[in-house]
Amino acid sequence: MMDMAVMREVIKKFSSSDKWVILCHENPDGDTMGCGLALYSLGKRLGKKVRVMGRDPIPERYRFLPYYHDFECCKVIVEEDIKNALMICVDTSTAARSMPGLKEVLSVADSVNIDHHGDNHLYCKLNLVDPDVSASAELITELLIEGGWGIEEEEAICLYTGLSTDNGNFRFGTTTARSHLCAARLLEAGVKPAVIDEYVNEDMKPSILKLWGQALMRTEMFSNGRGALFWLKKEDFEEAGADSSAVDGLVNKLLKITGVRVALFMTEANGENKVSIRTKTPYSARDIASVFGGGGHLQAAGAKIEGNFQDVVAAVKAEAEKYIDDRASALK
Ligand SMILES: [Mn+2]
Repeated sequence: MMDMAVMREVIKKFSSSDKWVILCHENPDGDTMGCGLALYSLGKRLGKKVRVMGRDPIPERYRFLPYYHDFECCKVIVEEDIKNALMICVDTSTAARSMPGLKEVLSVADSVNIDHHGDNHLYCKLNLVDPDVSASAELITELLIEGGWGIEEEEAICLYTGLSTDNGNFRFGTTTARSHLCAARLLEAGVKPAVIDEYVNEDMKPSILKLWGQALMRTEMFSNGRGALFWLKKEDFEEAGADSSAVDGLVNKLLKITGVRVALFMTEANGENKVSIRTKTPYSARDIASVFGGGGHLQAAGAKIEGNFQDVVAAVKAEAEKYIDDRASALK
């Protein structure tokens, strides 16, 4: 449940600070970008000194977002950046998933954390964290309304992008009446869903579609059809001329298979091995990710794993098999 008292404190802090530094999470997705740029727009029209930044660049497909040119891709955040500023972390469950250097500057900055991850570490001074919303963009939308600031069209475009990408175009179990009410407010503010959908979901190069095909061709079943996985290695990404942001959402395709309740997608890209995990009840993606030091939502989580890529693929599969077995005996 959202704490209205905390939301009111956030509104007060937003109003009283003249300088905002907004931080998006690493490997940014639609939600963190949408929230970051919407708040950037709000800050601008409220006459604040405002910056929006993150460790990694905005993926190609989000280049239509208003103010994307103003997004600063920085290796590290230092004390100078946050001097006399309010630091606002959006959609980021831990300081480690934000910008390098954040942990060091947290003690000197005033900070607000706006997020919906159930495993959020509450690392800021003020933490507006609500695991019941389908996207952090839902919280920001409610914040704009509650603050009496209204929603400009540019902000609505950013927020709708965050909302619709995080809840799989209103298909996931996280989607609620509240998500749809939020969408309605954004449409009233001028959003055209079909336009955003075309940018986000139908703006693919042929090489990327083939890269998706490469993964799909490697589909491997396990645990008597309850689990499925595929993977893409470094060379696959190189051939396609793509980075890992080109395969956002691909893991969900495994859940199309009848009976599959645990989906694993391992990638070797951007110099790191990653696993994306999606589950259906009663399985928890977060429980599997946490074995590898990762985290996320109950049914959508991930982890970064060191080591030889094919060993990582085998290790994640073995862990998921064990987890499914353990759950089966626990449910008996
Ligand atoms: Mn999110």
